Amino acid sequence: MDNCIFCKIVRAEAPADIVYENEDLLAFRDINPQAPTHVLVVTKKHFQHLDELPAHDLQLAGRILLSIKEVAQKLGVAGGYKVLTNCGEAAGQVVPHLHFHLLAGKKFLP
Ligand code: DGP
Repeated sequence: MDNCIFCKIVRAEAPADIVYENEDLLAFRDINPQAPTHVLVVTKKHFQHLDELPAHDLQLAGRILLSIKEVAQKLGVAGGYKVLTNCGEAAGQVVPHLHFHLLAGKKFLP
């Protein structure tokens, strides 16, 4: 998507503090962190939100879930973290590109 900020980060056309990458996903620090560790795990392919993830591609869904775990391990927070995705504007989604917030630390959003 030409004007999608997360697509631009994926294409390295916009800067980001990248902490993890694999064939499906890129993870980078949130520009406005709500916790001591606040990373966004973003699909490289543009989906608007979780509802657009294709139901037939269970392998992709599984790889995303397991990759989030790997990101937590890489960040050293595997012992305690929270994963959240906002699905749609009504849920507070601001960037319409599928992403998962990985939050960890003593104080983070409920
Ligand atoms: P959401 O409400 O789930 O769509 O959250 C979007 C998050 O993305 C929000 O916490 C701020 C973050 N964000 C927005 N634009 C940028 C950006 O250009 N770079 C980075 N690193 N984070 C961004």
